[in-house]
Amino acid sequence: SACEITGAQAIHPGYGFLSENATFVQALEDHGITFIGPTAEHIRIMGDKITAKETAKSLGIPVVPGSDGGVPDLAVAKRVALEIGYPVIIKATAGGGGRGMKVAAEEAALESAFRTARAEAKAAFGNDEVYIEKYLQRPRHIEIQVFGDGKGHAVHLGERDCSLQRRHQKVFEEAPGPVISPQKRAEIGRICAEAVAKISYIGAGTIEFLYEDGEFYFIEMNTRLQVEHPVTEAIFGVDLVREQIRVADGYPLSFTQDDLVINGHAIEVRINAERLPTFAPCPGKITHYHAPGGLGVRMDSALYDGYTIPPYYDSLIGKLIVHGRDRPEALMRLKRALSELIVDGIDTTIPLFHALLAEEDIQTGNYSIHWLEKWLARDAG
Ligand code: MV4
Repeated sequence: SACEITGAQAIHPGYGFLSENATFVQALEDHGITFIGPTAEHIRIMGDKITAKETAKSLGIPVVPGSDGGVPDLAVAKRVALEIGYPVIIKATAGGGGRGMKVAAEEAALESAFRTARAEAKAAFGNDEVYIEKYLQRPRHIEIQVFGDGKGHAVHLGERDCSLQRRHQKVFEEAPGPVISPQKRAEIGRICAEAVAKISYIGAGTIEFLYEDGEFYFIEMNTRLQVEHPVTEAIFGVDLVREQIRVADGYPLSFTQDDLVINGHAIEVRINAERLPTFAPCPGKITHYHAPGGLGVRMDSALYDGYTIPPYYDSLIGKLIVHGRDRPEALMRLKRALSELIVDGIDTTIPLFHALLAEEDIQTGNYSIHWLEKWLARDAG
């Protein structure tokens, strides 16, 4: 209705709740309004984790060893677990973002994990289908940025390392990944670009992997631009939103794979309206706001003096992105920019980043998906 009233021909969904809603995209398609993003069909395929994994596998993307599709009962679960070896993880088909997962370290724990995962999936998603995978114990979260023109051409824009998460919420993201070699990047990047080209994917997409001992294992694909896309924009010098609009309007990508050369290193930290150490949401009035600036500093935020953060949404209020010639320079810029940034009147995650920057593991890039939660718990109790 808003499009009909205003005469808008296209909608850019941002990265919020409309960006991966196939029903919404279908409604736009049915009414001849352009969705600046992938087709409803591609969103649907990737929204179902089993179909996504099957599709990825059939397109040549490496996946985590596990069941072929849904696991109907405990007997099948036992057989699959025996085949792939313990520990295993049971995941909800309709899940994602970490909801509805249970780990079983050994066969004695399988029955309880299986039943709990099923019950939780049913309660949370109204769908009790689950599948089983080998549980990777200390991986990194590495995601590959892909971009398709909808006409069978696609490129990749390397990886982001988003391992630093708390309760499946990313807090610190960087590109390139501190442990990904140019060879590994080219190899997995080519696989991902070819895969999305084969399905004539249109727009921005992110293929998420767990990375352990030099191997990539597909877990999910996000059919949207992501919060952390600015680190990729920084190192490649491209505007991903511009490309989204171009391909939605039928234009080709403005770059080829060979044009995409990494320049330096970028880091994003998420400034949330949250009170440490509990991370409790902290909405309220901003009495004073001052953004950092200078070369290699990008502050994405809509804050201003006197703005009141409402309590109804998630707590992300700003993203600080820094870019340097190499990782040490990016870290130095981050430290300086964080000390310039002023958000008064509410509590934020700014002090968390000052503390993180003092850690040797952060300085050297030595972290897995478990590092942050372990560190946060280090002197509790
Ligand atoms: C896993 C895993 C270990 N092994 N799958 C969590 C969210 C969802 N996207 C996938 N997740 C995981 N899947 C296997 N086979 C560990 C996690 C996981 C995780 C992944 C990425 C970033 C942070 C994480 C924190 C806990 C668990």
